Amino acid sequence: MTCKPARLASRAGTTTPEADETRNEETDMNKTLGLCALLLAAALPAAAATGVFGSYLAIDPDGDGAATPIWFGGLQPGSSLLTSFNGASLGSFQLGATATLSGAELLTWKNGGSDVTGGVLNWRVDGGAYQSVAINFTSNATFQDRAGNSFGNAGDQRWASLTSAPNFLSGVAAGTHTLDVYFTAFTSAGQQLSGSAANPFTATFSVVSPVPEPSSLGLLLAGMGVIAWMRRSRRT
Ligand SMILES: [Ca+2]
Repeated sequence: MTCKPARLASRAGTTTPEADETRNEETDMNKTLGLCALLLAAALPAAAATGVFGSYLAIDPDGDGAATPIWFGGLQPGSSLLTSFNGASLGSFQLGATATLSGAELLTWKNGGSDVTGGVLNWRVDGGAYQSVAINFTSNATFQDRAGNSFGNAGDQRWASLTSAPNFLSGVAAGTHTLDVYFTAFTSAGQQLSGSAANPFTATFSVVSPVPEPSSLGLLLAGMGVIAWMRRSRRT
């Protein structure tokens, strides 16, 4: 049996024996082609495909300081939910302080022999250029995501090791600001996204300049006055 391209259908309405024979031949050929398609489908694995089905990230409001990171949801795949990063208010920070993107989690799936090879968290402040931080592989299914949902399908993977913790307040002036994020998985079936550069998850925050309190300024001046008086009295 050979699998040849189908011929164009013969003109409709012809009734000569020759035409009937042609139609029978075509019917046989169509059967052959159908069988060829079935055999081909059976021989090939399922169509290779990949995707992202969940994403989370953490903000550490004081970097290495004592405050603990706060986790937010990006694309949330389960019934257990965290506060959504999109639309969140991250609060107010002192000018020159440190607050970091301290954690991220990306959940991916794959089938048909395809593979996920890496992931990144992309971020930017006030619509500037995006910067990327790699998220390393952490575990295969079965696992629990950041919100506590369990996933056990073959091919499900959890990427949860952020390779650095960028300070998103670096160089940011006093005022109100936006922090945009989206996630990219690099796969043998192309890049897969959670959010996108054009349609990211967006939170807001503000930066304030520290102004000396009148009372502390008064205390400082009073302290200096005491020191000057002590020096003068020691000399006499
Ligand atoms: Ca901290």
